[in-house]
Amino acid sequence: MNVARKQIVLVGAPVDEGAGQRGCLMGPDAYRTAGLAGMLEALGHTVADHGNLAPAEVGPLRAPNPVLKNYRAYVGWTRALHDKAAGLGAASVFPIYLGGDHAMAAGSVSGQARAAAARNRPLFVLWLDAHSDFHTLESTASGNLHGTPLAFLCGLPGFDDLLGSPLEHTLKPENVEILGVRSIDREERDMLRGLGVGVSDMRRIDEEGIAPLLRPFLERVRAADGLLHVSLDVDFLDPEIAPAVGTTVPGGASFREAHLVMEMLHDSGLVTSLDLVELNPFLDERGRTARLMVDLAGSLFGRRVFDRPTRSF
Ligand code: 6HN
Ligand code: MN
Ligand code: MN
Ligand code: MN
Repeated sequence: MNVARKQIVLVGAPVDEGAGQRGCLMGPDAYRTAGLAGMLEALGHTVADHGNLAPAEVGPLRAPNPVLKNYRAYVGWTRALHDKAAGLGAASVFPIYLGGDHAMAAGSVSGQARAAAARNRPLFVLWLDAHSDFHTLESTASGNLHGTPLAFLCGLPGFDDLLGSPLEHTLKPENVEILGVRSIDREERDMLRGLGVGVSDMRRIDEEGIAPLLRPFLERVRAADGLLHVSLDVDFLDPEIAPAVGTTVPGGASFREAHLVMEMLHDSGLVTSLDLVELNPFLDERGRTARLMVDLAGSLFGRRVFDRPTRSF
């Protein structure tokens, strides 16, 4: 069992402009209200809340595709989060990025990737989501930019405005695992296949079980001496247990499947940064989704019912 105490830094990222529905800007405060910091401290970790970020100032920009919504905000948030994450990734702390819609991951993950490269460590990403978020700025039909961050992070073309140049430290597609997906648009599917991104959809989870799908990925991270970033979208969870998200898709991860993933991630000792994204408190029922996300973070940071002295993950 890994009982390492961590120095956790909370970074609020009230990104609201990437989703089709307003409300994710309240996410960071909902996690605070649900007791995230106290829960982590009760597990023995130290917690520093750095408050909420603001987007960087961005000069005039022309969106490369008229369908894109809030393009300048995407650029401003990406720059601010990238700089913050690159700094935290260089320190010996564990950042938790409190979203905010999933567009924020363009900045949080690219910053962590920059820091990982500076440390000569490969960055792996586990993307827990009903969706693959693998649209380019050309392929998106909705224009909702939270559907694009993973394509940006894997180095697909057309995103040069985000950081003012082509992304330097891209993720290797084979170092990305999308787990729990059940809604992929046709253009996304073609690009995911072409690049060889790891995709385990709900049907595979139903047939094979979530632990046997996760374990080989964790073994690869360990073998490569990699750092692991986890990006947890609320809609990974079944909407019956997690209604507070604007993009619900039926047939998601169950309560136990989600906790098991977090418990295995904890026991692996491999995770070095985390996004909690897409919580829309305006759509919640008496805080239950916010509390579930906090509970899942608890499992990732070492809460367990009883010691289980078997395999490490
Ligand atoms: N998310 N593929 C859809 C779109 O609009 O591009 C949904 C994207 C959802 C993004 O949930 O983070
Ligand atoms: Mn997402
Ligand atoms: Mn560099
Ligand atoms: Mn999603």
